[in-house]
Amino acid sequence: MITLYGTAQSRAARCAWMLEELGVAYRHVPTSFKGECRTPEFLAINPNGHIPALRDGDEIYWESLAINLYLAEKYGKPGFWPATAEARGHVYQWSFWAITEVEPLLITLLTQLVFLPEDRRDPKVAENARNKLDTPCRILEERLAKSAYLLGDAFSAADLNVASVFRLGSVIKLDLSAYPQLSRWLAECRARPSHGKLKAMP
Ligand SMILES: N[C@@H](CCC(=O)N[C@@H](CS)C(=O)NCC(=O)O)C(=O)O
Repeated sequence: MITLYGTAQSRAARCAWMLEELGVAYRHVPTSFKGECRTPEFLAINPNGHIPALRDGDEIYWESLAINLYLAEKYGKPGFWPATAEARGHVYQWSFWAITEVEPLLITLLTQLVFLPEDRRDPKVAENARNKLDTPCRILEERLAKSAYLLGDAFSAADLNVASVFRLGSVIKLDLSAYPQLSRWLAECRARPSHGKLKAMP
């Protein structure tokens, strides 16, 4: 039995989206990032005190996109989880890229526009992050002008992982209208029934 720890308002939503896409049965333990992930019981699951974490049988995993790559490899159908090492290399590439090149900029924007009290916000920090975001957005725009999805014509684990990182952008109402292919692709990823299931997730 698989158990996912975390809430929909956290990076655990990435893993819930993957589980729903794969159609794998799982138990959801809605562990909050406001304290619950720092209890001794939870630290025994993830010593970082972060959500998400996932238990599959006797194994425990943490790091949202590592969890997703594990799940996709173990439970994904060919295509969604590519059959060749060459194509899987692209899944790793896009996943690590999203978490290193995109996520920190979105977290900076989220912190500056939502989390910090107004008197501690610095508009220059937010503007700088927004400007820097142009580079990864242009990279996606150019890639997605060549095919419907990141690896070609089919939705794959690469799309789910990158789109799941961009979910942070909807919290801050990130304007992506300058990138029509990226916007089209994000809308298609988010229109999947598996993504719709996240609405009901606590
Ligand atoms: N790189 C980790 C980051 C995990 C993380 O920072 N999660 C946040 C919630 S989205 C958290 O648990 N924060 C609570 C805390 O740090 O106390 C991942 O992608 O899983």
